[in-house]
Amino acid sequence: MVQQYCQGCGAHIQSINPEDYGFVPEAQLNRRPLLCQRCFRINHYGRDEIGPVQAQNSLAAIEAGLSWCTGVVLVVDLMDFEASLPRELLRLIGDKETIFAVNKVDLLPEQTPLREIQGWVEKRLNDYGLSQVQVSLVSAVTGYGFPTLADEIENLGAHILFVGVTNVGKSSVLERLLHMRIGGGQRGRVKPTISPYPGTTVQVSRWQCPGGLILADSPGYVPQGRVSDLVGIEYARELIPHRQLSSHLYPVQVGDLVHIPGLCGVECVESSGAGLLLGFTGSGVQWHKSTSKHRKKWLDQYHGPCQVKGWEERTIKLAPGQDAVISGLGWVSARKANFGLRVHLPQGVHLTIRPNLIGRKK
Ligand SMILES: Nc1nc2c(ncn2[C@@H]2O[C@H](COP(=O)(O)OP(=O)(O)OP(=O)(O)O)[C@@H](O)[C@H]2O)c(=O)[nH]1
Ligand SMILES: [Mg+2]
Repeated sequence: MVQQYCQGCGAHIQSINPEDYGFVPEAQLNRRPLLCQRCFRINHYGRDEIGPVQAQNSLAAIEAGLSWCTGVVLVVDLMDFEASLPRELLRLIGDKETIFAVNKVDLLPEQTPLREIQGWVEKRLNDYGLSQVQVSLVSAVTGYGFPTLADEIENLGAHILFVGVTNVGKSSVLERLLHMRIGGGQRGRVKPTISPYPGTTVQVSRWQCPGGLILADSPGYVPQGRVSDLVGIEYARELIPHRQLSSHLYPVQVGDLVHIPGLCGVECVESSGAGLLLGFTGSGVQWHKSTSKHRKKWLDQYHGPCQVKGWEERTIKLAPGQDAVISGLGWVSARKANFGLRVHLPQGVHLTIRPNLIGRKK
């Protein structure tokens, strides 16, 4: 019997276990297009009843996809830039012809000049040893940048794989390009399944376009060190940036605490003068200000939906015009003073210092 695949998530179709990926009741196996029960329920009820793809399985699928493809579109989430570029994923892609599609630019504050962001992205990629790479700023939600991206992928050969960490918008970017390529009478066909939960796509799924081009979706590479991956999927949905970036500006002196309740705290232990910290998030949580005296209340004793198993403490220096990024959560940016900060993070979460994404650049 020919193996069949779910068109939404790429899972192998099976009629044995409703609690596993790719389940379609036997009586519905002849339906076209074929969509598994999990995708159907994500699309219609917004619920993922099975949960995210396992890291090992997604890695195997990405490796298989990479050996099939002639070129790669690496989708990066601008709101969680560093977490979108795990070393191992970059190593796997190796020297395949690649376009970096930096997605979710619609979440930037409206007045942000995109030309500056393009320069910022190129410099950051340079820091990762990725120089002379092709960068396209896009938004799968508004369609920004898609005419250019659609032209650029012409140079990637006939088999193009969309790769990236979970939830960056691979399926969304692919869906928009399919719509541009296929459009017309085929619009009603099943689309790649898109959801706010990380780990939706579970296998490589291929889409044939006119002219012989094949675009393929892939499951997300599961990165290390994101706060959003340490919490339950319903709460992860809250933490993942989905609305325009908001910032809160706090005058900060020694003894102040800027925090996201139950998730992280940034204590000022040193300051060169009257400085400011700007806290950024694009999600359902926000930065608040308190004092070091209340740190325990806000972090250890906070009984929120996220039960942090243990805390880690990192002491950093942050100069004006630098961001301290807490992976999968948000960042604080220093203005007007040099700070010594003690950062409290859930165990295993990555902290990165970088030149500021938002605001005047040096
Ligand atoms: N604001 C905004 N949200 C986006 C954009 N692109 C995707 N999203 C949202 O990001 C979430 C994840 O999108 P998907 O396309 O499912 O992401 P994915 O990378 O395929 O995710 P996995 O299959 O889980 O690895 C969904 O809630 C999308 O609506 C974008 O350009 N802007
Ligand atoms: Mg997907």
